[in-house]
Amino acid sequence: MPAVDLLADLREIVGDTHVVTDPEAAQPYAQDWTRRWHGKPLAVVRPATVAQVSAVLRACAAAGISLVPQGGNTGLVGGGVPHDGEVVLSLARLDSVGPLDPLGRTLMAGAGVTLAQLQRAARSAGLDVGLDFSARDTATVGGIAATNAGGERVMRHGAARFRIRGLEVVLADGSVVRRMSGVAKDNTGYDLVQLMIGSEGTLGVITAVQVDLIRPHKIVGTALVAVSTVDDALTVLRAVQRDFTGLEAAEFFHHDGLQLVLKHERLAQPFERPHPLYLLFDLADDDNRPDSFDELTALLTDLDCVRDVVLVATAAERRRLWELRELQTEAVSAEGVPVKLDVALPLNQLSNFERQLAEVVRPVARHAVSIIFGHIAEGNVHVNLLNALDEDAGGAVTEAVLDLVAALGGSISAEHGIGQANRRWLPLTRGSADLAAMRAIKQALDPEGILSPGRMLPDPVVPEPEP
Ligand code: 2HG
Ligand code: ZN
Repeated sequence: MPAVDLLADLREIVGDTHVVTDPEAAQPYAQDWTRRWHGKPLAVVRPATVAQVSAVLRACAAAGISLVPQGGNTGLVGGGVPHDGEVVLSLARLDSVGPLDPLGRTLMAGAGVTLAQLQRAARSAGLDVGLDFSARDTATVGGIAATNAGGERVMRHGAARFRIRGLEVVLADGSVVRRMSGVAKDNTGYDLVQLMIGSEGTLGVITAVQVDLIRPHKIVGTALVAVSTVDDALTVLRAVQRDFTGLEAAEFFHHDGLQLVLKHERLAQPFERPHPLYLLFDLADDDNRPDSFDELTALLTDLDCVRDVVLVATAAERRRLWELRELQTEAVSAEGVPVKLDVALPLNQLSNFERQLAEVVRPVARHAVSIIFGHIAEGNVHVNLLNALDEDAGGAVTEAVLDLVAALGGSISAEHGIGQANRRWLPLTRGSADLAAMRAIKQALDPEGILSPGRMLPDPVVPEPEP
């Protein structure tokens, strides 16, 4: 079927105004906000119901045109950005929130609902989502499920897959799988919900999510602790975990990242003098101790490795401290387009990684400036290398860092996913049996390869011809 016929079909399914072909209007869907990933889509299609999504998939399959599902387009690995000639399937109009079941503690949401909307709905019932990150106003629940998004609350409440109980998914042939019973125990066959979570749009299109809500704990204190090294930050963390049970989030960033945030966001210095590294954490009131705040102050004051500390209790003060961490991504982006990597290391290798990073990067990108921050409790390090993009055109910089991560026993993609960015390097930490099983699943669920091709799985290695 020629492309014009497909466009006519798509207009028939979702209405003229929701098939966008004008390049200027399609631009926000055609490029990611970091400016690293872009394509020229055949069209952007914006269905409003699951039936329309299903019909769009059938039409694309009949025309042999591949499509890429897209939520808030906040992904960082090119997983939701089109290749030239693909259809972007925007789920933004699937934006209904609810119902919320306060007894079973679940909340239904269409794929296009933002994380912030979801949080507001949960909080209005005295509950919470247990997931949070800085793109909350734009990132949508469908994308969060599709990428198994992580963020700041993972140490306490797990990544997206731990917060999702059910899904509605449209498969490549347009059929719909709906697992939304909401029952907490359900061993009925293969766990398709968990298979779809983190599949990055390659196995099906997530149209609705049933979220497993948490009972929130009140935050009693937020601390910004200045230390010298990442090992010192881990020492502080261990001491806090020894004395308290309510650690909710633990993040780290370095002096240079803080300076970038202060430069671009015009915020005040948190300390009188600079320090090499900062640990930021929230403590919740699990222990129900009336003096937690004072006890935490005493603990931090007693620790030799603590160079300085700001400890706050009010929500407004807390937000100000968190901005210093959450705005790192935007500050880096304001400075330039980075090589962006998202890795995880065993905690006992974190300082090794930081030490060796400069050594492996220098030979391939002499002028690179590395801005490092992340979620320290999971050893999740966001490596942003400025002035290194040109050298990375052939992947040399990325390869140098990911080789190091693999050698230290880490993960080459901790929470951002594989997408287009990392698929070449999947074999670094996934063996041939593992890759073959993934390919078999893809082949079974999407035999025509119309869902997000060229993402997630590496190109198969073509066998050498016999001599
Ligand atoms: C964060 O933790 C996000 O702020 C983005 O995962 C990380 O920009 C990055 O590298
Ligand atoms: Zn992160």
